[in-house]
Amino acid sequence: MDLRIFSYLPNPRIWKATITARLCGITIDVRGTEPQDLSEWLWDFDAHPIDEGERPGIAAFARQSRMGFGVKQLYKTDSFLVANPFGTVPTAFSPDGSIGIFESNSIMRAVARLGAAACPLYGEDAYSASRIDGFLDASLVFSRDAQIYLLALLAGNVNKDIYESADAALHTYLGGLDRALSPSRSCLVGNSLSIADICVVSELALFLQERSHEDTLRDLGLEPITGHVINEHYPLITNHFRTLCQHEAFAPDVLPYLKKFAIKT
Ligand SMILES: N[C@@H](CCC(=O)N[C@@H](CS)C(=O)NCC(=O)O)C(=O)O
Repeated sequence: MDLRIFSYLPNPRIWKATITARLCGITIDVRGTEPQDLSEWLWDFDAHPIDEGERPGIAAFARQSRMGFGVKQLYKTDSFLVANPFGTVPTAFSPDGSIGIFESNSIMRAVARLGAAACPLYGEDAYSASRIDGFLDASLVFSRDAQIYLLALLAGNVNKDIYESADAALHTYLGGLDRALSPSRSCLVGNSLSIADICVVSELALFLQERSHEDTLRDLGLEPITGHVINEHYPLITNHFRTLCQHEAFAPDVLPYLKKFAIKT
């Protein structure tokens, strides 16, 4: 394997790496389990379900979760926190575990760099690579408000402020993406697929999870943010998203996820 990734599963953030890997022939070892069971795993390069016998030895690794795991304790080894000082998942590791990589965009960049000879997905030169970085940075800004909104929906404590911040963030994001594809570009940067397209599809698919909370939203007198208005206002990026969902490198990750959450695009 060329890279190991530890995460809860399924997680659209890791598709950034797995889709890139499919396109450029990189082998990724993915470890993880459903989000609610990750508190029963040891967070480590050698991540695994905690065996009852090892509990006394790992007591010192118990840490309070900060984002996305409720009030649960998570068992993060000291070496995991060296690999990823922010202690988040996904976390990736070089094959021998000596280098940790955090932030899903940077994990994707690592895969693209490893596979650059087979498939140039990270730009042809410093200028186009930096333009790609711009889309990755804009995606991270969007994903912050999106994450607060989705986690509030999951926890059942979404409110109007959180909803409105996510709504504004989505419109800003889609507005820029639609403009970037205007008047009829086939990809966000240059003339071929890049990690900018991969990142955007992953972030938008993650956001679509709001659709599985329609009842909660309706109880608050709110509509899902990603209704038909989005398709009407941002036809280029929503078409681009739908087309890429069917692409052979994207479909193995995206389609089962959309099916699991009964999401129509
Ligand atoms: N921007 C980060 C987000 C990662 C993140 O926030 N992960 C949360 C779960 S959604 C986490 O690992 N929380 C660990 C904790 O609460 O200690 C990325 O794209 O990788």
